[in-house]
Amino acid sequence: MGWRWLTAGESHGPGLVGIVEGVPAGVPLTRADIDADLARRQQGYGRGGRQAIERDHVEIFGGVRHGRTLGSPVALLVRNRDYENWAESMSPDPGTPDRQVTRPRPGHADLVGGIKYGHRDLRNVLERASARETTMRVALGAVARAFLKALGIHVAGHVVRIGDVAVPDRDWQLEDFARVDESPVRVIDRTAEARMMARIDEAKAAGDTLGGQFEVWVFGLPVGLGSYVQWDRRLEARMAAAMLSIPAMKAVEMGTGFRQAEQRGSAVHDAIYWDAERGFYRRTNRAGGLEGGITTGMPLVVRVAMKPLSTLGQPLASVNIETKEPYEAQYERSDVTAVPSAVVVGEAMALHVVAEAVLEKFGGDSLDEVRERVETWRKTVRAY
Ligand code: EPS
Repeated sequence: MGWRWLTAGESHGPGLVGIVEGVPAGVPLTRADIDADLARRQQGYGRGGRQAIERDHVEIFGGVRHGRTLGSPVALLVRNRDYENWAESMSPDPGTPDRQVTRPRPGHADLVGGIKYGHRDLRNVLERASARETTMRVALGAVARAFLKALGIHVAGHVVRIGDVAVPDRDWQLEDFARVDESPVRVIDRTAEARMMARIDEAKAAGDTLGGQFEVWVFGLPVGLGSYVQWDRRLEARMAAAMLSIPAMKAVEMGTGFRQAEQRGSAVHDAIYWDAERGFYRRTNRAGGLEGGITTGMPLVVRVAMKPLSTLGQPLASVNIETKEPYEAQYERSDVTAVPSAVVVGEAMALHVVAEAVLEKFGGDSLDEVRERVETWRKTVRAY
C-alpha cells in the first residue's frame, strides 16, 4: 500500500486534520520538526493579514511515541486560530448561515464549485478550495522529510521567478539551499531579491497580484525509483500531477522542460560516463534526474509555474448568483503573492511522491529494514 495520506478541514473552521499511513516504525520525529516546516510555509514577502493571525503548530494525535514513529498511522491536527472569529459562521451545528458569499470571484473555484455541489452559499466552496489546506500537506510532508532524511534523501526548493523578475539557471548543490529561508522571497540568488520585492510593492499599490515560478530539487535519490513499464508508474508523471494538485499551479517542467522543445537533441540529452569509483554518471542534468520515468541518481529537478492569486484589489467583472446582476466585489484582505510559500508546499508534495516511490521499491516495516535495503541497492548500482 505504500504511503497514503489525506487531509480534511476548512480555512476558517476549527482546524486541519491529516493522516499518513505507511510510515515505517523508528523514524525520529518531533513536533518541532513539523512546526519548522509550518513556520517556513508562513514566511514570505507579499502575504496578507491572515498570516499575522495564524501561528501554525501541530498536535500529534497518533503514530508517534517518545520521538519515534510507531509504524501505525501518524495523525496530525493544526488548529485555525482565526476560528475564534468564525465560530458562529463555521459551526458544524444546525443554524442559520451568515457571512454568505453569492458573488463568485473569477479564477477561484467559487462558481464551478457552487454549480457542481449545488451550494447557494459559495463559502461552502471557498472554505475548502482555499490554499489554507496546504498547511496540512506541509505537516504530513514533514513526516516524509524525517523518513527520507534518515535515508540520505533531501528535498529543497527556491523561487526562480516573481512576475517578470527571474533568477538565472544554475546547477545548484544542496548546500546552496541552506540560507534560502533567510530571503524574504526565498531566493538562493539574491541579486534578484530587491527587484522582486519592488514588484510585489508595485502590485500591492495597484491592488493587483503576482505569480511566479519555483523549483524543487531532490538530492541523494537512488537510481531506479519509478518505472517506464506502465503510465502510472512513471515518476515524472506522478511528480507533475502532485505539483499541479497545489492550488494556483498552472504548469510544470521536469529538468529544462519547455526549453528542450527549442533545442536540438545533441544540446539536450545528458551524455553517459563511467569510472571505477562512481560507476555510471553524467556531467549534465538537463533531464532533471529522470529518464524513462526512472530516477537516474542525479538530483530530481521540477519547476512549477504559479498563477497570480485571483483575489484582486481591483476585481474583474462577475455576476451575483442570486440576482444575476453584474457586480464588482468589495475587496477583502488577500495576499499579493504566495510564491515564496508555495515553494514549501512544492517541497511537501515532492516529499510525498518520493516517500511513496521509495516504499514501493524497497518496502519495509521499520526504518532499519528500509535503510538496509536502500544501502544494499546503492552497492548493487555502483557494481553494475
Ligand atoms: C487564502 C486566502 C487568505 C490566505 C489563506 C489562503 O486567507 P483569508 O481569506 O482568511 O484572508 O491567508 O492562506 C492561509 C490562511 C494560509 O495559512 O496559507 C485563499 O483564499 O486561498
